Amino acid sequence: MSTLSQKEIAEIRDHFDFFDRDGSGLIDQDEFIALLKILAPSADRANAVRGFETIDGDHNDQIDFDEFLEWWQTNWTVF
Ligand SMILES: [Ca+2]
Repeated sequence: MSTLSQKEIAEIRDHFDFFDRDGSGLIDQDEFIALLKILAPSADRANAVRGFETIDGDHNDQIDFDEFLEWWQTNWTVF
């Protein structure tokens, strides 16, 4: 993972908070799918679920900020 500046991390944090609609500090699958529909209207539900499972590195059915950060830096445009 490359080193990010504090400013870059703050920007990614803003995106994370946007996904995290209920402010729980974690993104659940429903939140992810709802937002992905806006960001990538052509992605179907199967794509969204697969994407969620890819990001959810420890497979606890929630995306934490570390997982999100890693995804954001690598291939969030996969959709
Ligand atoms: Ca997780």
